Amino acid sequence: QKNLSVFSPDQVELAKKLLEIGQGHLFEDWPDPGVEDDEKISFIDQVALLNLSYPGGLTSYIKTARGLLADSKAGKNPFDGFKPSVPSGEILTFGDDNFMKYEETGVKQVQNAAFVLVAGGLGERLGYNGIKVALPMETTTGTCFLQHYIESILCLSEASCKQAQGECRRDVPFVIMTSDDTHARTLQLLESNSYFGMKSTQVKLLKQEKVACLADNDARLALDPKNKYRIQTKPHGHGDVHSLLYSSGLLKEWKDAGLRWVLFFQDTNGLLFKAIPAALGVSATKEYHVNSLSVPRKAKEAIGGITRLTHADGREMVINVEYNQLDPLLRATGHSDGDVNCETGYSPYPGNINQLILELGPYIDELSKTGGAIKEFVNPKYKDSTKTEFKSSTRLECMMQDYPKTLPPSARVGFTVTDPWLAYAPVKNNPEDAAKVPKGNPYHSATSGETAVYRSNSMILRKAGVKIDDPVSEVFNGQEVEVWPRVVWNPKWAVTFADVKSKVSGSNFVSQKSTLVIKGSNVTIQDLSLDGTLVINSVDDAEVIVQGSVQNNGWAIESIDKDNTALPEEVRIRGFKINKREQLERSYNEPGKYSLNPRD
Ligand code: UGB
Repeated sequence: QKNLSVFSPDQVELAKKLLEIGQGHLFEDWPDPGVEDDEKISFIDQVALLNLSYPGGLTSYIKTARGLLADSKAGKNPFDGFKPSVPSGEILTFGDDNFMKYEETGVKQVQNAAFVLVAGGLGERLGYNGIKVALPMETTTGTCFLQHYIESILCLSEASCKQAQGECRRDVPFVIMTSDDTHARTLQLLESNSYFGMKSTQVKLLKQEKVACLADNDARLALDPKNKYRIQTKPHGHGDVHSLLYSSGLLKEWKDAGLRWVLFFQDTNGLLFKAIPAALGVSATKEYHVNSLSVPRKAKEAIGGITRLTHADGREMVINVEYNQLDPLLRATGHSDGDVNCETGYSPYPGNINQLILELGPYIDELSKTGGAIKEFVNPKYKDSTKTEFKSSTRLECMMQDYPKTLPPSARVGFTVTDPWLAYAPVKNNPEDAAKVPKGNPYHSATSGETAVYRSNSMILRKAGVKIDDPVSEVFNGQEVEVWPRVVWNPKWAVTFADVKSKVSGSNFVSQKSTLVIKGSNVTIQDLSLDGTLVINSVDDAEVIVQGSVQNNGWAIESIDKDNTALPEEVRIRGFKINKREQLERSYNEPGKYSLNPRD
């Protein structure tokens, strides 16, 4: 008590609160007043931050933690009384009439949307030291994820404005959730690249704070073993995005500006924007309050499964069940085989890819009740079966996809499934872990993330009528992948399948060894035969028709040794590099009409 004299009245209140909620141990080793007062003040400053950045403050955090720790000790199953079943959702087939209808509807809605990227995770599993959004999405052009995301948003909003025939009113807002681990580097990446063409005022960074660690089942806060004036902290999870959006006032600002949708996405998925317009079209058409974009999921794949949960007391929800919980839940409810593929070759439970589309109005209504708090969980590692002590401190965690858990039954919660090759190829696993993934399941590595971009682009061109050679199978970093022609275009060329179709005509062919890079908006591929590398750069006012036969040694995709430290980390985690041997590159920097004739 004597020690409190060094604090301001507010700080005293906070210290008293800590005592009231059973945290007296934090002060036990404090020396007399006058000794280490600065350290004591910095301690209470940290407590103030922890208190402020959690909905309901530390009192609420400790209370929730005690409840969850007691449940965990008692071995209580979070799904007790719930039966899983396969939910029904909108299943899209890329390029068919239904898809095109939704895509068109979705593009119209983009100008009413705000985009939110959760990028607070450091990617320890990937074994990469930088921020993940700075990683090249593919190494043919070297475009990083963040650049691709921003350009996609800009081009989609431009397409949306065009559809609105001049009545477009606003710059689509883009929020990035960062953490202490990623904030400075994300800002630096944006600033050193002029925000990749977006106005800096359009981009907002919201930094999530870590939460206090818990030392025991009584939820006593854990002190740093090396510093008695510092509470240990750990990340709370991507679920923080909801409380941050709410407390920042952005949601209200967006609502006042007439926005209708908030789209959430993750840091390393190079395919995502191919399915965003159609998924947004589904949201608008079906008036979904929550729409979760998903992909067919291989049994035991390390992504959650979208599941209908029905409780004996009548409660029902469609929600993500994490992959480590799905198998035990199925086994405990009469599905003795657990998480297995069905006759389609996939699990009947669609895979959660954490691409959520929320309708802003109902979202604000819900957050006004909860303050943005998301149902949390705790995952203590106990020393032994008595479950009385932890191996190391634990903390509460939350996931953004758990948002629907507090919604009333009247909420319209749906999901949209796309083709397996279209929308999801994350970069999460390091080469060693990826190589251990069961055969046939996606690797979720830098190797598979990049090759999936080429596959998806090649498949899209095929659907648009281009004859594309079949891929060959190759092994990089111990992972067998399909190598398709390296087809890459920037979002200016196409952000929808309708765009692609309008820019491809006649009879075109691309061989497997080829690379096709299109950087320009007004480029038409017409009667092109490509066996080698062709790179087209053009300014917006240059109308370019690409035709004729291009043949050269091209760019080869070559295996490298992942342990060769002379190579940059972002190359080693792929297991291959692009050897740029020979290419035809044309740049059209002035307005005008051009036709590419390879013999010129
Ligand atoms: N992230 C944050 O912004 N803050 C954090 O505190 C933590 C993460 P992971 P995870 O779609 O592939 C999720 O670690 O959580 C960001 C789903 O739960 O890559 O293991 C981070 O920067 C799972 O159901 O994923 O698994 C990244 O952008 C499945 O859908 C994002 O959150 C899986 O993602 C995800 O973080 C998937």
